[in-house]
Amino acid sequence: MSSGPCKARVCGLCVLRASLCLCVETKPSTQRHKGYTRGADSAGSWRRLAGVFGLVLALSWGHARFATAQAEQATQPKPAENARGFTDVTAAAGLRFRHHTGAFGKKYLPETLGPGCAFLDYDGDGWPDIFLPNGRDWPGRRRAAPRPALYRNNRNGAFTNVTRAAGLAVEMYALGAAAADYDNDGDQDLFVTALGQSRLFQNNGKGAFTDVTQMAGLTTPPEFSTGAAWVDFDKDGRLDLLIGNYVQWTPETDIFCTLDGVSKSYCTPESYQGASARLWRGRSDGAFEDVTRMVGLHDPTSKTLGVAVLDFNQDGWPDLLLANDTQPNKLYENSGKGAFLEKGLLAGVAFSEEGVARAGMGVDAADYDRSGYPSILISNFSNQMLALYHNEGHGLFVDEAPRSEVGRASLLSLGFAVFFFDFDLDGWLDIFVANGHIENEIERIQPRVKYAQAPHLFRNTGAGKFEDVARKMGPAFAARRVARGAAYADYDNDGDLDLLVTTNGGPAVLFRNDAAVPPLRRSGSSGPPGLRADTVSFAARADHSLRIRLAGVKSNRSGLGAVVRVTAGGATQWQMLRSGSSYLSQSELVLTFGLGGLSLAGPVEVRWPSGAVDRLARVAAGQTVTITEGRGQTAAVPFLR
Ligand SMILES: [Ca+2]
Ligand SMILES: [Ca+2]
Ligand SMILES: [Ca+2]
Ligand SMILES: [Ca+2]
Repeated sequence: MSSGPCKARVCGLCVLRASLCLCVETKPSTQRHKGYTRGADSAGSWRRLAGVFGLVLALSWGHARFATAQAEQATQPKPAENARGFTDVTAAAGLRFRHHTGAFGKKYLPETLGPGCAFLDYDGDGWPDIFLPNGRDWPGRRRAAPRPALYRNNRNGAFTNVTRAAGLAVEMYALGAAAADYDNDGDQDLFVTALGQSRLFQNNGKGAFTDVTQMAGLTTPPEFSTGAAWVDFDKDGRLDLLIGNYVQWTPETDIFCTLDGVSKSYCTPESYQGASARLWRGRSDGAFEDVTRMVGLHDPTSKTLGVAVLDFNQDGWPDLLLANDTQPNKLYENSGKGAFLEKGLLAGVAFSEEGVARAGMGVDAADYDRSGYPSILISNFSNQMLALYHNEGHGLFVDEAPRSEVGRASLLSLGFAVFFFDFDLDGWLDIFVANGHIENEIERIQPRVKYAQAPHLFRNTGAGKFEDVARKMGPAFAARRVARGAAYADYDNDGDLDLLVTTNGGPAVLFRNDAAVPPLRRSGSSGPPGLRADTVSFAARADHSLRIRLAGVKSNRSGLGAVVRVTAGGATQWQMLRSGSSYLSQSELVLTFGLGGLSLAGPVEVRWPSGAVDRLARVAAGQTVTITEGRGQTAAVPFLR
């Protein structure tokens, strides 16, 4: 549905009222249908006019039901082929977190967005710990005193809440988190984004954090900060900080939006002015300076939720991607000379194929098809499908989603967290998407779109194709949730990647990966084992992965921006270590390479941001190897089985 001058040739139904016209498409296209969207051409007008044009509304519901029913039919699950999958271990792990939105009926915009989550190893013992940002009550509405949560990994499958002892029991309207060793002293520090003032917590190396926001010069006027990522954009060895900002909103400037003309609903971001992202450059004195304008990143039209670091043109300089909600996505090319050039439109990642600015939420980038270049994944609103912008290698991207399972299966989903990770360890990066609507009454308006939604797990079957196997991963994993953030880490150190998913106003859920099980099962190929997805069933051996931990020396200590290439079975895969990605969340800063059943890899090459290269000739699978810049392998810890 769209508003504007009537065009009979594109409108099956056109209702004229005053000078405005609401057009209802009747072409039964599941790919191009726009029923309830936040796209720039339809959503704002849809919501603004919905209360007025009751007749049109009713007709459009009918249409939405028709199109969405078609789409659901196309994504009917096949019978489960594998009883194993991801096991909900939240209770066993002792995670008792509950997200607090502060909602009390006024439907304030920030309530729908959080929370994110982060895997960080705050005590440096090699076991990933968990940080969960939390919201708080609105001014004058104090009922609870919610806090963020830090859970220390007990190394036995359980976690202990150490928030208070760690100095993180700070009440704030927190949304996201990004962790890295910004001061290069060997421990991971934590940046927490928030409504109001975001905060930097410096790790003292003894199990506690100090709020150094002010000392580090990171204070700002009140902002609505969302995704964040640590990145050394100028490669001086000191980490810099990218922060996405959403819109200009305060309780005082809150606007009344409605879906039914009577009760208040959550407004789309189109109701508010955008806000520029910020880039803070890390200085030698440990403080930061705001270089947003200086480097060409200032853009107050952005409405950013997800941020990702990638090197899309493979020139060795980290580029930045902002997933914007109802505004074009932004792709900032790093010139290597302290400046960025915005290339989103030119590169083809700003809009959908139809030229619509979609509701960008989460974002990630990786070379999922071994083209040599990172492709881009962005989650969008329901009726918009995911974007899978394939990197064509010459500065151009083509959205492969509309022609693939990734698009078809995600059409009705409202995606938030999204990332590439190799859940079945076959050497091909799969895709996880956490879904959930923002409007709890959406089913009243669009019966086929649910508030709580099932996740997607797209298994990479090779040749650029994916298959949604979420429903084969067990009922707990496939259950509908109002999901938001997500991150991965190998929390139990058995060599496979486990998942943490947060829900809006609900619990955080930890899933143990039990999909990768011994013994390796093959589907009939006698060719070289492993690295072709079609020769291996999706139950690869977890002990046949290789995990790489990085320690920079001249480069930043966390090794962010380093590229690791692993050759095994005659094929090479690569990943860049990076902070950010997903939605308001960050995964562990360890790289996991699935070897598809091979027990030996080599060579393994690390190209550091400094330009230094470390090369290991042969590395056995089944272990986490630490590679230190200029020294090669400096530690190795076998997986626990
Ligand atoms: Ca540190
Ligand atoms: Ca830097
Ligand atoms: Ca895979
Ligand atoms: Ca694991």
